[in-house]
Amino acid sequence: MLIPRFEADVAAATVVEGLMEFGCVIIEELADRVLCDRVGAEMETWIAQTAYGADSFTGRATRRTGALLARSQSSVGMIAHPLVMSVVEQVLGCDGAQFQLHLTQAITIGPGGPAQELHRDHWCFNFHKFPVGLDVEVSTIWALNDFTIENGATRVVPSSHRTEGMPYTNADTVQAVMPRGSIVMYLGSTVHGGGENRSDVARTGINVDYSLAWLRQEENQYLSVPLEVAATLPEPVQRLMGYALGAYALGYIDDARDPIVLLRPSEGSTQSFAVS
Ligand SMILES: O=C(O)CCC(=O)C(=O)O
Ligand SMILES: [Fe+2]
Repeated sequence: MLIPRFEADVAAATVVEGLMEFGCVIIEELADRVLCDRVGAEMETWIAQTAYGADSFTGRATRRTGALLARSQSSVGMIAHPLVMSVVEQVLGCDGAQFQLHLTQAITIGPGGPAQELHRDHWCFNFHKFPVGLDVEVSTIWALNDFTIENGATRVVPSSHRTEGMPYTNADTVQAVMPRGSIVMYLGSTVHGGGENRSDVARTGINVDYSLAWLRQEENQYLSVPLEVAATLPEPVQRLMGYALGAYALGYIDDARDPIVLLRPSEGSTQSFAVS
């Protein structure tokens, strides 16, 4: 089985169809060379300073460097890419649900790093058994260097998103081999894992996940990104970070105000919902 592949000018609805049917899709070269170069350069020293993972899941030869919005100004171009936003909105935003940024990190698998254990990203919610077919999370990984079989391209099990537990082995996986600037998108329910890096150079992916806004974020955006940095970001990105109501009454501040007023005080602070 293969991962459906699209070119960068694909319509969002086509990507959504592929994602819903196969649980994973690749969009080739969605980020241009300039964006990849900038994000790579802005993250370089942060990645170099990051400790390796402490266990086999996070990877003892793997560095996970988070807080992209605080550390890489250009990462917004990936995190809030219009095509990705549109796809995520159609997958998670049905019935008017809000979605939010769940985590941001550069994942650098060093030479010799073994394949990560297969998993479903929505297991982060304490292994809660979401009903099959309820999508609560969409995960993405942008290739900052070419993803190859040898350097540990992400392994995905196509069509695993409508199953439960772990009825798969590495033999069932397909690697998201893709050129630099491409993105692999998969559902929180899709079985996948980082690949083994048998090459002699590191493999870096920019992992950005999104979740329903009534769930807890994996990476706490309020504390990972200083308020003064958050205040400089475009309003849709601020809202994506969680400076927004997650539902009718979720996430308000003090007198039922929308938290966006903390970052945009000049824009007024009208009560955002009626408390009866
Ligand atoms: O690095 C990768 O390719 C995948 C990592 C991953 O799936 C995870 O850490 O949840
Ligand atoms: Fe994962």
